[in-house]
Amino acid sequence: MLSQRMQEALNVQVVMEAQSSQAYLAMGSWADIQPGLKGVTKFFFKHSDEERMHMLKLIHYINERGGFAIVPALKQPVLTFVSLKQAFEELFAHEVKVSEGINELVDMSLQEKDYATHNFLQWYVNEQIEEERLARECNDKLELIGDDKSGLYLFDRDIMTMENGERR
Ligand code: OFO
Repeated sequence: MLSQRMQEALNVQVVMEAQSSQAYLAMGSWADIQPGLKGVTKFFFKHSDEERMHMLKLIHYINERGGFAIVPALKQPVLTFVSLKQAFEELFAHEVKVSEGINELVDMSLQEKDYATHNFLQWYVNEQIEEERLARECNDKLELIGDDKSGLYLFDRDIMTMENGERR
């Protein structure tokens, strides 16, 4: 059984994951109407779906442990970006915040000796390592590319393979 405090904290994480999903959905919609960003568009939409899955996983866990998962209202995310670089900077900042949220939950689970929740959260800890790695890699590449159009072309072509960590 979850403590009231843990239940509330997990519900805060539900909000974060839902907001991540919305933020990446908006990035996908923006990329979709830019010329030549088909790969990036696919990447953002896929990530939006993944964040929804992260949210659902939390919802199932909260309810399974005798709590009540609250489906949150959503704030409108940022809709437009001055550049792809700016969108990816926001994505990275977002992921860092999500990781902080997960770390706080892990800390709370240890304080409360809630080892089931601690165990459940390890999946998120590992996921965040990967998400931050990917976001950082995208930012580094875009930094190198600058305004070079052929570089951007290759970035868009390769982004789905970068996601799998194949180019590490
Ligand atoms: Fe849910 O991992 Fe990204 O935000």
